[in-house]
Amino acid sequence: MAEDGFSRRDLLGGSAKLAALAGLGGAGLVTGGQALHSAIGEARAQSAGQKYEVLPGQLDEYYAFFSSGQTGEVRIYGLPSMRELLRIPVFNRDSASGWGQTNESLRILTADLTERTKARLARMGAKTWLNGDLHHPHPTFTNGTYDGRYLIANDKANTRVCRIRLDVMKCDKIVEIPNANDIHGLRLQKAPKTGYIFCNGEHEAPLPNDGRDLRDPKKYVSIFNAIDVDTMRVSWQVIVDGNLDNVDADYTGRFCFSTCYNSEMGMNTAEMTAAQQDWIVVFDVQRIEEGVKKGDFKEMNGVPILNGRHGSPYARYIPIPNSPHGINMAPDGKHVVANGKLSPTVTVIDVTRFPDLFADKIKPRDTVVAEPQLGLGPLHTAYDGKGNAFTTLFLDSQVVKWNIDRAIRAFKGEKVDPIIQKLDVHYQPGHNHSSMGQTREADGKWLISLNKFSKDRFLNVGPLKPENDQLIDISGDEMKIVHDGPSFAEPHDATIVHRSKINPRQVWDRNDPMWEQARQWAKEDGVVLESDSKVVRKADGKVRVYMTALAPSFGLEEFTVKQGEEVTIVVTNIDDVEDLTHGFTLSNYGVQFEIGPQATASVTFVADEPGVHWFYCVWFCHALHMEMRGRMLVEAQAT
Ligand code: RUQ
Ligand code: CUA
Repeated sequence: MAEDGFSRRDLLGGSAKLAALAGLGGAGLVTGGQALHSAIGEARAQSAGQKYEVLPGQLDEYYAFFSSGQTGEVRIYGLPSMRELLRIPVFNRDSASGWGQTNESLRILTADLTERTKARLARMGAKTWLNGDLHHPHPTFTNGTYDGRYLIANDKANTRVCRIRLDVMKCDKIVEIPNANDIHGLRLQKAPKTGYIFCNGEHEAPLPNDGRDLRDPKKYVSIFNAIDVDTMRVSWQVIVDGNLDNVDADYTGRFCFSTCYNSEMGMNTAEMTAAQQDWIVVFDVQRIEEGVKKGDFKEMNGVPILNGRHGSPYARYIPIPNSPHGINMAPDGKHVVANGKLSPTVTVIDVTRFPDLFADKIKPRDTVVAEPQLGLGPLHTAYDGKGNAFTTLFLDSQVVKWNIDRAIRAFKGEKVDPIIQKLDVHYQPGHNHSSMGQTREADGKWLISLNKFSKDRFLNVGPLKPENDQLIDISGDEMKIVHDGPSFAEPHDATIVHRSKINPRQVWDRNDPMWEQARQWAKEDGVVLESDSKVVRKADGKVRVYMTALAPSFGLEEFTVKQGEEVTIVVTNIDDVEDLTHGFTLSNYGVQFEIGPQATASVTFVADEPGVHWFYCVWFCHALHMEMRGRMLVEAQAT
């Protein structure tokens, strides 16, 4: 028992009382706090029917990676609790971590922009874009299921694709895609191992887009892209007819397929929705690779571009009803569903017929095996791995559960209704996602519906309302909503990954490539990052300030620089304790960043303002955290 007289005894007493109330007596007291805890949990769950509670201290079963749309970051939630665990800045600027300011993040944000964008940013005096629009986060695969290596996502706003390392949950690569415009749909090759990232340039434009053909949409093109996940280089691009929206891939690794909602190549809503039909564009990855080998391409900005228009060997066009949106491969490895959006139907296609389609043994429509009418505004479909599908109906504000096999039988003329249940969601759902549902290991436990409107579901916070992400139990015969989760702009999409697939580190590895540049500087300057705190003046007038951080102090209590000098501050957190993060803020200099346990991070700035400037630790790390500070003395220079 506590010797400090602190009331741990009372706390236990309190728990025991709770247990007693729950009809357990004091049993937990004998077996220890942990057992007591779960015993109470079970008792509560049974007595109150609260099967969905994740009690304090209990860990969730799933990681859910949420995109954040126009916020430009990725968020990690625990499921089923829907607790937000972390935000990973990517296409945005982040005050807490220094993303967009540290040398390490700026290198990632700027290294793989096109030369043209680098020149544009330089003209604007900007270091990087400050906005992003991140829609589709997808973890890498091996043999049809997640392998815990990376999470990949798109930026529609500035035509970029990012890679996030799942061992440290930080972005390590961002590449701008040349020749294409506004990367939207993005999915990964699922087998044998993710090699390619497939993604769509959504908006059509002249190629090159340099001021020519401005008013001649007939000359605009849309581009499909494949990026190598290991190098994050664009491997090849394919020009298609129409535009491209969402994409998915089969489980053999050979085919991928995109929805096209504007086969008309219209420039306004009336033109874009004029035709009765649009199509799904199917790509034969193997043939495209052979085409690249044979030299059947034009090169532009270092990327081979192949012609995938009607009649080309690389693509096939399957006509489907007007303006489809999401396209989702089923875990059965056989069926893919394209969601109608303007049409109340979804189109079910048998992907095992694609080899025959490309061999011209069958016609494009021969791959369609069902087209059930589900309701108004079908956008995206998820799966339970038991043959059922769950489609969001944007206009009806519903999720509809239906059976794939029954839809196929109905398509053949049998009198059977594929629809099993319709559930109201609140309101206007876009994406939905099931646990492990985009892998061969779909487990049919949870579904989240990402609803664009929340209206009256939460306290009114003014004109800008949160979204509403609803958690639905799909393990039984009936879908049941068990949680409303308000969230800020705008989780378009999410992926639910079983926790056994992901194994992040507790502290950084000192050999991590993230701070390779600082390692080089230290070598040059004869400094040991892990132990030295000192100021190094370079021949070119630049100053490097190295310091360690060990709770509750920095390795330097003060350092002096001259007004106008370019200063690089390199901080190494030598605490080797999980969860012990330091931060470095330099007051009235706009400098602030995170240094995780065993990490190094750095920022470069010009000491333009003379005077005393305090630097302090900005992550609460110790009882003496407030004392973890020092001074930068900037000597005035005659100008
Ligand atoms: S799309 S709401 Cu940006 Cu994923 Cu369908
Ligand atoms: Cu270190 Cu607070």
